[in-house]
Amino acid sequence: MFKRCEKIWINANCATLDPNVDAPYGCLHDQAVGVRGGQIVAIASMSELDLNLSSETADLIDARGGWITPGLIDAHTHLVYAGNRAREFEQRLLGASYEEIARQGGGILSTVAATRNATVDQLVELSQPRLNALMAEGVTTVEIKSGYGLSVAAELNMLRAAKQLAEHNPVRVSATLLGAHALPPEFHDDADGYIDLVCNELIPAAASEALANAVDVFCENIAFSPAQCERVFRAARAHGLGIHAHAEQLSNLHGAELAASYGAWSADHLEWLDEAGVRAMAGQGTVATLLPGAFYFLRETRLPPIELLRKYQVPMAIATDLNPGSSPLASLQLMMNMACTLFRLTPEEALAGVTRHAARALGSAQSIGMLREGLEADMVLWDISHPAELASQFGVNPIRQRIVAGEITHV
Ligand code: DI6
Ligand code: FE
Repeated sequence: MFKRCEKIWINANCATLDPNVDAPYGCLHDQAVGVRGGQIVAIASMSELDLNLSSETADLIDARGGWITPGLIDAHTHLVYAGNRAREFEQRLLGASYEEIARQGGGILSTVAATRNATVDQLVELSQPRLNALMAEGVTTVEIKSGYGLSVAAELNMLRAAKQLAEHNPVRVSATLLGAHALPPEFHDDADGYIDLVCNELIPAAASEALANAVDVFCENIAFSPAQCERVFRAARAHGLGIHAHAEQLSNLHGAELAASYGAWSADHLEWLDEAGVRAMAGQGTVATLLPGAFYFLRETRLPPIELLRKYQVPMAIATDLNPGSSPLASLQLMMNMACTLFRLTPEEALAGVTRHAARALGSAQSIGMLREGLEADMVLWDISHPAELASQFGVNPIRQRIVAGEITHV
């Protein structure tokens, strides 16, 4: 089975995250992992590997008892933007709320002004350090949203910047059109008119240039109503795009249930989600993407309904929500730690949340998110003695190798 492999990692412990492997984390000890054509073609115990035969064709890489996990997947980021909002952080510490700042024209709209003024090349340059930070911690796939342009030209520019980042870096990018993020100033008092633009011009343009895999909406009192979001979902469906939703972050408008009814890949945030919403998500296989960084940074106190999500077996993904306003935190390892400390997930749930379930949240469960024969060889080799370390320890990055499509990349 290791015949004609190009590379074989030997002496590895594997946290496969494969539910077919009947052990916590899908653990397999003392393994060899063979890769060919960018894919995993063999995972077997060292005793099944004929080293003499394999070393004729393959590079042998000695993991020396380190752990291999699937490459980490950050399934919710807004990492392309210009400007920064450190001053709003100060304002909030002096007593203003996130909503108040948004209603006064700060918040998302201040990032919109800066982003509209930037060229595609400038956006790429400003975003590269944030992407670097994620990759350095083992991220091999990142979702990137638009949503700070809010005009056809500026939204497409954000998506072009995401595309350039994908072309120039060893990372997979899933691009999401978040046109319905905030109401742009020129549509003041005409949210429906702006949604017309999103549905009739923006979504068709992004789809025809193949710049987005999915759409997203901000379903919230300070953003768009369920009826407006539903129009976006319909347009997305008509153009064959996946669906995400920012739902139940600051209040309960039943956005998750609505998104699930359109077969959404994920509903995200969810602090205000109720049992009916959980049930709807379970029924449609919609992933709950939890964002502990935004919860922490906005000093929220209401927890997402973790027990209900477990009870109804809704898969939980964990992501950074990396953005300048509510989560300027470019660390998926920190999010794993916060998912455990703030949301009481187990380290195993946290690791599944940045691998298998995150893959599903991006509609990519058939190709990434686990160590399994036939999937892409996106992997991380860690110098750890148990996978729980990835969520418990923070600040000492234990990565040894980051592997994308079978290629070892510099970290
Ligand atoms: N919810 C969030 O947490 C981010 N977007 C959203 O819809 C915040 C984006 C920002 O404040 O810039
Ligand atoms: Fe977000």
